[in-house]
Amino acid sequence: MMDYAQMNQLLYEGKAPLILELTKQALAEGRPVKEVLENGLIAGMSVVGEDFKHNRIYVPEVLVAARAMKAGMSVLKPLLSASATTRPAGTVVIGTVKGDLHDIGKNLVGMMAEGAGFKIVDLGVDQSAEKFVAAAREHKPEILGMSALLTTTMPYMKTVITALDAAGLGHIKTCVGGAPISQTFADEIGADGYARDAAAAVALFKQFVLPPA
Ligand code: B1M
Repeated sequence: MMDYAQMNQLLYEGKAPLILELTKQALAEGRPVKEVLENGLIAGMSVVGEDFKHNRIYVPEVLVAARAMKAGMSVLKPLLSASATTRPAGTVVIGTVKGDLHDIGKNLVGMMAEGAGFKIVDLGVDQSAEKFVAAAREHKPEILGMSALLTTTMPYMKTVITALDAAGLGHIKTCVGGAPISQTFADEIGADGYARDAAAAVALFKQFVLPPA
């Protein structure tokens, strides 16, 4: 019987092999993928975030916890992507903006969008406006998604939007997200949308590719 509190604690301690096993075990018990993701992995990572914020743990501990989270996500990823159709619902170029190395949330958005049938072009972390523009030219996406977890890097999202406009790619829908981002901020920088979590991001992506009524 899955004990999510124990799983959260093991994630907190960075026990990647055990998280890998427990994720598989939860699925073998018939637990829904979304439940394992939210109650087993994200809940554990939230405690890590709180303790990091209050200086109860430091970067090395956060890194090992992040590695454990990734181990669990590697099991869930194929299942989140399983419903992908052969013809993509649309293409999303996604990346974490320049100066920012956080990628767990972005990866989650990518995985869930892939599961909803989108083709994902993941640029990775620390991406410059030039890289976003080059990828937009190459892949011709309907949507360009940016993630930022630092208050110091979130303003760079506007730099990317400005560069897209300057490159004549202003028709591509931009979506921003990450812990410090809000709808107000998205409006201020001229983003087409904001999503507070991965599920909301997928809902927004679907809206973006709906044919005009
Ligand atoms: Co960092 N870090 N970190 N960190 N880290 C935060 C963000 C911080 C809030 C911690 C804190 O102080 N409480 C803080 C930022 C403070 C601020 O800016 N005001 C912080 C800091 C300060 C730093 C460093 C500067 C620490 C240092 O070196 N002194 C440093 C910066 C490095 C850099 O980027 N240049 C740093 C480093 C790291 C690690 C490398 C150790 C590690 C990252 C590992 C990795 O990502 N591979 C790390 C981590 C793990 C965190 C916390 C603890 C957890 C982030 C996370 O993965 N959350 C974080 C604390 C926190 O957020 N509470 C913290 C789980 C993830 C599922 O959630 O990313 O929010 P999230 O994604 C969500 C939504 O936001 C949304 O959907 C996701 C799923 O629901 N979303 C989108 C995300 N992107 C989206 C895009 C969309 C739509 C929705 O559309 C495209």
